[in-house]
Amino acid sequence: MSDETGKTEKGGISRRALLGTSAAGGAALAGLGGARLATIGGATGAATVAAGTTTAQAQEAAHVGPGDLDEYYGFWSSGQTGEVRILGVPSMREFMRIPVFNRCSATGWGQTNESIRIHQENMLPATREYLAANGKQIHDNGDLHHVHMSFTEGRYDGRFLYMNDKANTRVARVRCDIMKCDKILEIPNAKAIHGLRPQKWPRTNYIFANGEDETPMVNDGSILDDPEQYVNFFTAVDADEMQVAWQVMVTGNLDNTDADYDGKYAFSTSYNSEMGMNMFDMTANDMDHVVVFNIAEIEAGIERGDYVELNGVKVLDGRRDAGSQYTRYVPIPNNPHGCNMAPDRIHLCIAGKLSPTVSVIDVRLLDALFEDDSIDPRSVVVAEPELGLGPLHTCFDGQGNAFTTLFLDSQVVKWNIARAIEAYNGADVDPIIAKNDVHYQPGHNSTTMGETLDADGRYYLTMNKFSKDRFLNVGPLKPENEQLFSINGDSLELLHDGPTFAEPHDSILVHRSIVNPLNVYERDDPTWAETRAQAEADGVDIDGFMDTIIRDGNRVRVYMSSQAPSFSLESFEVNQGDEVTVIITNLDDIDDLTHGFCMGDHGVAMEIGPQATSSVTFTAAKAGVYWYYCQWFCHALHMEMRGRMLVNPTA
Ligand code: K7E
Ligand code: CUA
Ligand code: CA
Repeated sequence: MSDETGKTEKGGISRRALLGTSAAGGAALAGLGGARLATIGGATGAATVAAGTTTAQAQEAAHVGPGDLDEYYGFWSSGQTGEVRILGVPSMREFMRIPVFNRCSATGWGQTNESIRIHQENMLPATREYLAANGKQIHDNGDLHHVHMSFTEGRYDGRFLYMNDKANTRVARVRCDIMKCDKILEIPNAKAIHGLRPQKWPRTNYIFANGEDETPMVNDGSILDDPEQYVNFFTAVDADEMQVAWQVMVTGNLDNTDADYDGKYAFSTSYNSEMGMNMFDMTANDMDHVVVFNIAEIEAGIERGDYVELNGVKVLDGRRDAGSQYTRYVPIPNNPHGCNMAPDRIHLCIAGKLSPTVSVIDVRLLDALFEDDSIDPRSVVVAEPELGLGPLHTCFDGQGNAFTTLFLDSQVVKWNIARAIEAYNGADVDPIIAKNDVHYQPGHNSTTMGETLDADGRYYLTMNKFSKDRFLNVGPLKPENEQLFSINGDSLELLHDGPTFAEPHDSILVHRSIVNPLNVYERDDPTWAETRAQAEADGVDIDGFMDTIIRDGNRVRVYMSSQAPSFSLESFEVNQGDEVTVIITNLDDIDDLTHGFCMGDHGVAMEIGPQATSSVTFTAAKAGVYWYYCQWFCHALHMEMRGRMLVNPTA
């Protein structure tokens, strides 16, 4: 790590630190002066690019030279690839991919026993049966739209990342100490988890998750083509236990969600208030709505037993006509999409999508809405600026300004919230500060620390759905494109313009002071707790050299260790048809010394990190000699790090 003085790990003063006039250099000099960052968010006031600097100056200020470290971690969702990615900002270098809902050839995610347990632990019984009927143990696809970090009092706390799977109705968690997924939870009742956000205040006790698709409340085939009986569910997941805490049945569908900075409300957009089953019907009404969920009322409702239990989940009725105190419905034009809470703690911005507007809700007005039924729900809307065509998502600079993506206009618009409110009240002011073209068709956007109280207004990222002619032609499937800008006074200066593989869906930009992963696993990591229990039952010390083969009927457990450049077992013998489990502890305990285990011609491969244990199970169905080898480069003699599996024919 480099520290805030601008010194790199290699001990030199970085080029940036020497360029005192540059933005990052300014931060470095402030650091040298002893002005340590006051908050964990590193609201580095000294580092803002001075208004009016040129593009070249902005690019120079943001330059991260070879060997220098970025100031921010970027956590990317990957859409239909199903993984999380870690990038450096502002360099935009991709560091790592964290497999979650996908199958990963390099790490064995989706194949190791440890990862299959995580997949299966909270899988619904019907899904287990479905997978078995299809000869599978787990889903190996996912559609990961949204990734967000855990909060404590409105600030990132560096513990966990949470993410959704729209494809298979799941919520997952990544541990930030090892940057691996440790929980996958399939959500009952709801269908297609889309919008997902952690509670911000007082801490992330809940993950809020939207079910986007409408289905019968009891979806067992007894009701089919009868949309009048379809419902949608809003889910709160207990973020510590990673179990469903409760669900609320709603009117209309649910799209994106966010939470306030007071721990009182969560909000979800609905584009299908019509409950239409086709596009024409879903876009029939001029107004849809945002649903406001009252957390305290919902918890009180559970307390007094005002719920039905459905598939083990407490479900409350928050439909519009149910007359409950759990929800309120605020009319919003027209198929609204993005739902973003401003770091001023007051303003919630709802993007209109088919309406050129963003509706601004003052969350302080919501209490009255719950107290007095006669109040017009639209009265909580305090601004509705017309910004351009296809507004999708909004992010914030922490200085009262918002950036909204305009999908159809292929632009980002910077606008001022206070001025939008004045204009709504009749003043002759234009809330729009600037518009920038982006290439092409932006969806999500993000700013550094922008979804937290530490929003610092340094960098702006736009994630675009199309690249079209922007890069060398790679065939009919084109990459997407994302563009990083420095926020330079009222304008944006383009710093980076580069392709990404499907799909740069959403991102958060987190100051590096908050993220502190391990270099080497701790031996008591819970990831392999079950594997450890099995080893203990077998009388094997999983922390040692092992070198033990246990035969248990036609089940064979092969225990070995790895230490560069060899496996402790140079060969092992099994019988054709045996179910073989290979358990390996990597005894190397230095940084960046990962080994692998790949069983040739068996479709078996896994990563074993330093001080980690990994295991994999397969059937030795083919007689003969098969070489296993280490497929993670580890040593000059890495090629020689291999051994033989001898499979005895039984026929
Ligand atoms: Cu806008 Cu899935 Cu975040 Cu798509 S949702 S852009
Ligand atoms: Cu061990 Cu390569
Ligand atoms: Ca609609």
